[in-house]
Amino acid sequence: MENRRSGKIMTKDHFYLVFIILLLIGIPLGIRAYDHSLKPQNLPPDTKEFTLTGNSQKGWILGEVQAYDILSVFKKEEGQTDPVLKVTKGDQVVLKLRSSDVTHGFAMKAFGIYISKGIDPGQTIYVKFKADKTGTFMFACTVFCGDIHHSMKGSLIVSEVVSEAVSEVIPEVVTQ
Ligand SMILES: [Cu+2]
Repeated sequence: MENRRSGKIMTKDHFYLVFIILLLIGIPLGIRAYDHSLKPQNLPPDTKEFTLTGNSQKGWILGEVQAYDILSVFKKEEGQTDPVLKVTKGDQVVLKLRSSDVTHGFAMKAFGIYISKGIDPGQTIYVKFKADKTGTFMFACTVFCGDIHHSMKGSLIVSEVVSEAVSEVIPEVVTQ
């Protein structure tokens, strides 16, 4: 009797354990799937994708920033460089815009990009455009987000296509 009871409890515990594990696995997978569903479709395989995460202390950070990364982040550090995105003329570019704290905005005039609604924390906004002209183009935050708002900038460098030079391997001659 005693054994059977504890056996039953074990099964119940196992059930909850499995349930919790499924939940822990399911939530990130669900977020990823949702994220994926928002992504612009039919992009050429050589699309240049960049993630820019806005932070009211650091400005634009290149890449994904998790909430716990921010805990150790304070003011924009001395010498911290603004992100520079490098692409080649003709590239299809996708910017994945995120925020790690407050609502930010995004604009890159040269390509007619202006996110009027803002980028809220937890939201992902995809911007797709073709880098059809060469040069250095600035992008900035358009929603007042704090002290460093005005220096919340970055740039996109679009360089000319360099035809692939056939590099001949010159054999090294060792004379003795
Ligand atoms: Cu901002």
